[in-house]
Formats: sequence, C-alpha cells, structure tokens
Amino acid sequence: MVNRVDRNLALDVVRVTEASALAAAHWMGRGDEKAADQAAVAAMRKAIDVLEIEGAIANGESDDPAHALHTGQKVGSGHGPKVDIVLTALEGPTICAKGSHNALSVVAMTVGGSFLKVPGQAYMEKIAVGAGVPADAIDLDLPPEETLKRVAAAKGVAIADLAVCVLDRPRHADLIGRLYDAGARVVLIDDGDVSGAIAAGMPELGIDLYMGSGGAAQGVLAAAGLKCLGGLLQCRMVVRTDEDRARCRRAGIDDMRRKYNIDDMVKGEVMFAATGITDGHLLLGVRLGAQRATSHSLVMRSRTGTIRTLTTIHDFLKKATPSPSK
Ligand code: VTB
Repeated sequence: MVNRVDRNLALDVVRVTEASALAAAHWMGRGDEKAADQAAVAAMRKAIDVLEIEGAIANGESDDPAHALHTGQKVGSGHGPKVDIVLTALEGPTICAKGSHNALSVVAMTVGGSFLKVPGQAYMEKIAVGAGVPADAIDLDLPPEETLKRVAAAKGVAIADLAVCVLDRPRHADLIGRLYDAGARVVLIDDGDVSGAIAAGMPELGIDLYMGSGGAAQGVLAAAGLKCLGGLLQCRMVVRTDEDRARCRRAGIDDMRRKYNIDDMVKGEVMFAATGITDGHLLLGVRLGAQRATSHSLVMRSRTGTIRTLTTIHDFLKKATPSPSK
C-alpha cells in the first residue's frame, strides 16, 4: 500500500515544484527578490493543497505562522496518507532576482518517515559527496586536506582532478585557500547550496564534493536528494550565540555538536522533486515564451533509486500561470 502511495505521489509532487518555479520565473531578472519569493510561495501552496495527502511541513520557509508555507503548516487536501514535508518554493531569491545561477523549487516528502526539524534562519556546516565513497571519508572533524585525500583515493583520481563546490562567502576564505593549496579546484557559487550539494551526488555534473556552511533547512533538503542518489552528506548545526542555542533547543535539538548523517536527517523512504528556475549545476531553468514555457525537473525516490528528468512544456493558453504583467 505504502509503495503504491509513494509511487503515485512522486509524480504528483513535481507538479508542485513546476508551479512554483514557473511563478518565480516570471520574476527572474527583475531585481525584486520579495516579489519572486511571494509568487513562488503562493503558487506552491496552491499546488500542494491539491494533493490528496494529509501533509505537515517539517521545515518550512519561515517559523512565522502567518507565512503560507511555515514550519508546522498543514497542507494537502487533508484526505490521504499522512506525509511529512520539507520544501522551498524559491531556493535562492537573490539569484532569481539577479538572473544568476542555481535557483530551484524543491519539495521532499516521506510517507511513514520523518525529517530532522531545524530552526529557521539557522546554519549548518555541510560536506557532501556522491556514491562510491566510503562513509568514513566524510567527517566534519577531518581537515579538508584529508577529506580530499580520501575522496581522491576512493575515486581513483588525483586531488587535482577534484572539483569542490563552495558558497562564495567571506566566512569560507580559509577553507577555499586550503582547498587551492591542496591542489583541488573550487567551484564558487553565489547562493543555492541545495543545488551545489546535490550536484556532488551526480557524477556527470563535474562536482565531486560540496563543503562549507549554509542554510540548515537547505541541508535537510540536500539530504533528501542525496538519499535518493545514494550519496553521503554530513551536517552539524552552527551555534555561535546564545540566541542560536535557544533556537536549536526550541526546534528540539539539544546536542549542538552532533554530526548528522543522511539517515539522521531523513528517516524512512523519501520522494524528491526539484524544478530549475534559473540555469544551474543540477537543472536548466524555466524558458518563458509568450504562450508557453518549458521547465526542467528532477524526480527521485529513495526506495527504488529511480532518477527521472522531466522536460515539461506548459501551455499558457490552456493553463494560466501568474505573471507580473497580467
Ligand atoms: C545558502 C544558500 C541559499 O542561504 O544556504 C545561504 O544556498 C546561506 O546563507 O540559497 P548566507 O547567504 O547568509 O550565507 C541561501 O542564500 C537562501 O537564502
């Protein structure tokens, strides 16, 4: 029974990420992050409520109960299986506003499992790699040079052949310098570390590892994607202030130094769907035309390991999507 439910749902879920991606795409390159985000959130909420599920958002877009996709929000028709959900209607509002790379819409669901609850506005240290690397190569307490050595050995390549994706932030200056000194290549991204981390799980994308700190909710989304891909990810909360500590406690996290592996963040089988908004490592963005648009999505299930890539043509004459000009 559960099998059939998650089989059918996986393809329903991609309609949700398509809807939010299309809505955000109308705001791509318009310099207005807020409008892009609001459009994506409204479209995602509308589309997700059509699903025949009794859904609850484990990590939403906000902790504010007034937000349409807040943590704890019930979504779906209310009839159907109980489903735990993590999502982001627009991962990378700044990228979308600037017309830059790696903006995505993402939804992951589990029927009968659960996701690690993390506070909003929180950060996690992260390290991700694809399948085929032994689990002990990935440990946040290892120096980056040692991680590179272990991953290169597992892949049968030299460190110079490895490409490491890192968010381009001043806080990563030391890490980036050490990666260069060790001989690795560094692929710097402006935002969008869900895309960067999951790309490390897909060998053909030219990213071997993801390293650095980024949004905590994005860490759980990446865990869902990498679980489907058989990759490895380790995350740990970044706790610098008393307020960080209090936020973690409110989310139910008491051990601030705990290192979370994928199965600690995503319990049970998961379905994952993502649609590209702007071009990125993982997916092409939406192509908007006058009467139609093309979107590119990834749909995956951890139970079967099936990875589907979907190119969808949307006909605006038959099905309207919200646009800023209308
Ligand atoms: C990253 C990035 C996201 O937040 O997680 C980032 O991948 C982390 O925060 O797209 P900082 O920008 O403060 O470094 C996002 O940019 C989402 O806002």
